[in-house]
Amino acid sequence: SVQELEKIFQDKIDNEIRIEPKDWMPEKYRQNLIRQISQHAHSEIVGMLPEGNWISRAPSLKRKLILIAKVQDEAGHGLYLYSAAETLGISRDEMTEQLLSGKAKYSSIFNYPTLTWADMGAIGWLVDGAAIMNQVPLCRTSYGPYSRAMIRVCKEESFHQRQGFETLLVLSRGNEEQRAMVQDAIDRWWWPSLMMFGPHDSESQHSEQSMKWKIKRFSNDELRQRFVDMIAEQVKLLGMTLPDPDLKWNEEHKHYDFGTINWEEFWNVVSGNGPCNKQRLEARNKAWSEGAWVREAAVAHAEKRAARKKQ
Ligand code: FAQ
Repeated sequence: SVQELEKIFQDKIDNEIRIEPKDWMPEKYRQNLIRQISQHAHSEIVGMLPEGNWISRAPSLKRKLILIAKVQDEAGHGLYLYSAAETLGISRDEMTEQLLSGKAKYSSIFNYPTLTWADMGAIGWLVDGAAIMNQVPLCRTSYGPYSRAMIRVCKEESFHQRQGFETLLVLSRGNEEQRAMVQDAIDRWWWPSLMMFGPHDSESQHSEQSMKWKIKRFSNDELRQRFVDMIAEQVKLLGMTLPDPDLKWNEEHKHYDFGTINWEEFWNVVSGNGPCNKQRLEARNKAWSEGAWVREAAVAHAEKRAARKKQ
């Protein structure tokens, strides 16, 4: 019976046994995973755009090589994640359709513009830093294909974060103008980075069920607090500050207290009205239609090869 199947399923989860594609799973578990993994995949793909903006303007050959490698890694992450989602019975075309039509969500962070070279450093340090904080626990998420994809993704994200911090470190030891550029980038990326962790636990509609199913291992607020504690220390090494007058070490709780997130801005960006939402979707739609001939050629090539094999 369904109750028995559900019990076997939850027992596996409770005993840290991964759920695999052919195992029985509740329909809501499947749907919730498709939702989270596909949003994650879309975030990687859309996430290539803000940095792609600076590839042709990187300040040196070395910086350009690093940036190209990072953006290519993001394409790879998107592909592993789409593949993981496909094992749950949704097609790649369906997911693409959902992204291009604006129906699917992707991380709010990628709807902000990249105005200066220091933004490449700030994205690596803060955005990849937030991504790692959230994704290291996902290496132990209950769904096998997602957890395995996350292991490689996290290794690459660690490199991304280090390159971001190093970019800022070099600039922070530069002249006044360069130092001002670093501070300005931190000022603009700090609050949106905190929003990457999602709404407060009390507003997070999926958290309770996702924690029970061990899709999520820690809550949005727990991970956000860990991130604040880490960055509040690292920013000192840059000789810069975070744009939050309420940021203060709390000796009793052994954590940093921090100010209030602008949730109105968050929901505004999530619902499609952020500074670059329109531009991002236009860029993905353009890439999709301009790439049609590549997809057609690949299919024609595969068909030819299959026909040749049969002969
Ligand atoms: N932006 O109930 P919850 C990267 C939505 S890292 C947009 O708390 P959940 C690497 C949420 O989907 C970024 N929407 O949801 C990189 C839900 O809406 P729905 C991607 C958000 O799933 C770095 C509603 O609000 N990382 O790409 C956001 O339990 C640099 C209620 O929220 C991942 O996706 C947001 N920030 O917790 C690439 C990690 N937050 O679906 C390039 C995996 C929430 O009901 C350059 N995902 N929403 O319509 C997760 O861990 C979770 O999905 C959370 C949200 C924690 C993001």
